[in-house]
Amino acid sequence: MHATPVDALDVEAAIEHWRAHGYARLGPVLDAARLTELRDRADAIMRGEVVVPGLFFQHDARTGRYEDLEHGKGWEGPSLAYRKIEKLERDDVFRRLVDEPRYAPLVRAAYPGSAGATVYRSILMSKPAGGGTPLPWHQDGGQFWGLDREPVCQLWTALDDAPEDGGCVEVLPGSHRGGLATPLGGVVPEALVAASDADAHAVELPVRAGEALLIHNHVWHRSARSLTGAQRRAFSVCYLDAATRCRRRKGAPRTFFTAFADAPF
Ligand SMILES: O=C(O)CCC(=O)C(=O)O
Repeated sequence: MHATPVDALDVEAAIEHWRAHGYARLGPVLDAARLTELRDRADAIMRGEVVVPGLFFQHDARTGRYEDLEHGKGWEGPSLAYRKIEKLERDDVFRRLVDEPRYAPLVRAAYPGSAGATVYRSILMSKPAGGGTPLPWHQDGGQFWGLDREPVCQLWTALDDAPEDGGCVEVLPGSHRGGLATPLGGVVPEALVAASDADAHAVELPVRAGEALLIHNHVWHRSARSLTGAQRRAFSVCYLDAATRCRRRKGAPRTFFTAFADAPF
């Protein structure tokens, strides 16, 4: 039996599309066994059956409104309605996906000349069965991220189906070429959203469980509430050029987890 070749993804085509449009569809990456393993692990972590020190939890807003999300509360007891779990590179099961060998050539191509890659964040983003919370147009970078250079590349892997009405990712193609909408980064101000007519030009990216997307950090992207009644979980890893340094001055600067340490980069 042959192992899946690590170059099974068409890296060149994906990178070309990502450069031009700010995203690329990568197709299926996870098989059924790995999906089950990751979903079971996500449930066990949310229920507190598996405890991984140092994870960051955010529960979904009970109202389903982004403005009502609470910050800084951490794990609030067993619940399948957590919206976000960060630092999953600390977990053995999720770390295997952070280090997915088929992702390494994409990250290498996204950071030409880099000697390696690190992880800014690895997060489970969930729309619980009740529908979850809409995530507004945003970019992942800017002063808020506290880095000495901009990150450009994230791999988003669906753990459940994410159809059009099920909280799929939406992008504004090409918007990454305009750079950051504000120096701070993050949510794009409503006036800029209106001025660029972003809602009318949004492109939905529905995927089946196990499929992955390569997303440019600066492409405007968002996701709506899910209307399917089923959970929509995805694992998103933002990779950095290993030379990237934390510029924060409050406390010790962050150091970043090294990705693909066992694979040739
Ligand atoms: O999973 C989602 O709904 C969107 C994720 C996202 O926007 C991000 O990771 O920056």
